[in-house]
Amino acid sequence: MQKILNYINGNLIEPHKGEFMDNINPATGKVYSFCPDSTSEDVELAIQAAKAAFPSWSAKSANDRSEILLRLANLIEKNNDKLAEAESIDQGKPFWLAQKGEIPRAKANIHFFATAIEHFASEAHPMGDHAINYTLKTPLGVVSCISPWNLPLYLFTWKIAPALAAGNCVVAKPSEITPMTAFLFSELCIEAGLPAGVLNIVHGLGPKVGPTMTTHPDIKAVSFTGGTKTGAEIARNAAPLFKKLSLELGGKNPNIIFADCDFKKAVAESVRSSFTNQGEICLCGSRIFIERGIYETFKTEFINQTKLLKVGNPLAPDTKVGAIASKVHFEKVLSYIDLAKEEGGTILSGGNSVNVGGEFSEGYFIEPTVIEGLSFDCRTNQEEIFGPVVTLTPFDSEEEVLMMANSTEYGLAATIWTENLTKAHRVSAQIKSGIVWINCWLLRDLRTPFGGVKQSGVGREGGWEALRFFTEQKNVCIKL
Ligand code: TXE
Repeated sequence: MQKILNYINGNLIEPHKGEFMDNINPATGKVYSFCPDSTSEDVELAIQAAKAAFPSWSAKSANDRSEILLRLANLIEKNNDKLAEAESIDQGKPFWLAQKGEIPRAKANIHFFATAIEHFASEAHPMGDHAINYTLKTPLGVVSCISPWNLPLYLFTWKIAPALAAGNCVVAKPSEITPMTAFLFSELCIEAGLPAGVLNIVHGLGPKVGPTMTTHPDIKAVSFTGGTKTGAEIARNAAPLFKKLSLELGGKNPNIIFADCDFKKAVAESVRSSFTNQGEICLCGSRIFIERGIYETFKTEFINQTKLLKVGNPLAPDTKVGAIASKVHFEKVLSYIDLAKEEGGTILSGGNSVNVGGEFSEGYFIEPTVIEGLSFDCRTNQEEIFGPVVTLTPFDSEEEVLMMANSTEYGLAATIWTENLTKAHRVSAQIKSGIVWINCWLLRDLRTPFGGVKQSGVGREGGWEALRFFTEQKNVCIKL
């Protein structure tokens, strides 16, 4: 069975203690490879390799770094289908989704920052004719990037690309639930000629290797995407050490449907924003608020379209909903469906685990689930479920829907459906979230700031924001 290896100082190596964990295919529930169960010794080795590589990597011109990263981007493109298949097997998502969406996006992440760095200029502030300031943006040194299991290679590259482009050396950790594509990526780094130690990938359990990655004196910044609880723990440990922190955490996103929306588009996109990637995207709209006048018609059409979504083998081309990423998460999602019933919700569609049969009979499949009849402030409507589960709630006024939409501790993204431009602007101004989509969902321009408010995180990724995060600014003032 395949053994995943750590990537440290340019080499693919076993963890220091030689221990491995089972890596499970969530569609079969069976072990299909082994993932290093690394310890702080492995992180230490990675940090030392990164530290040693930093002087020469940071001294390279932006153009030299860009060329190496572009080679890496091209290699991702060349290996698109292989990476997509690996992602689908490791994570449970439909192959076509990884093939057409996520792996191309991983390539785009690297390409985007490889080219952006060549335009990342210093500012100058002349003070009349007697002085001039210029602001240098220098890399931080060694930084940590920790990513989750829902969009594995996509989110992994989203962090390491700006870090590397800006001249930092990186110690990165993919989720232990989905380590495979980061491992395949490390092979591509070697093929692309990325100098040894510039990027180091340590596989292992978050609580075991995470603390060294986030508190080590040589780590200057931590970029993390994952659960809010883990983010809070990282902040608790790293903030007193004055490390720069970027935290992309959970969401409980409202999807607001006004009666004057383009009905067909609103229903189709709402089905997509509810169940894409089994609902395991922090941007999925999990609370759908519908203006009362169209509530019944929207509900009927939404359920009709939901029932058409085929749940099954992630590698089959007609599968729309694959397997839930892990057994623990599968049980968590099912427990929320039970909670919804206890809280008085009515299951309109789905609500159960699915036995897909054959080699998938032990897989972690859940029907796309639609629930109504819950109060906006019950736990089902307040806590992040992060699965194929949505609630429908009617509303009567803008004021009411804004109150309900803004009622959670999260504030990542929101979607608004209306053909009334003035209303769209008015409502989006009052939504408490970092991202608002009007008449669309998940339409992303990599230049735009990405991140949340409240417990959805701190800081912004994307565009110049990411390059600013991974650099320190130094102002130099010269008296003329
Ligand atoms: O994520 P964790 P979990 C949400 C979702 C899910 C919940 C918990 O609701 O049910 O979070 O998921 C690493 N120091 N999201 O527990 O643990 C871990 O190894 C440093 C939303 O699986 O936050 C992995 O690499 N690192 C989300 C990464 O953190 C630590 C995506 C994320 O795992 C660590 C995933 C520690 N002490 C879950 N403990 C989103 N916003 O997209 C763990 N890790």
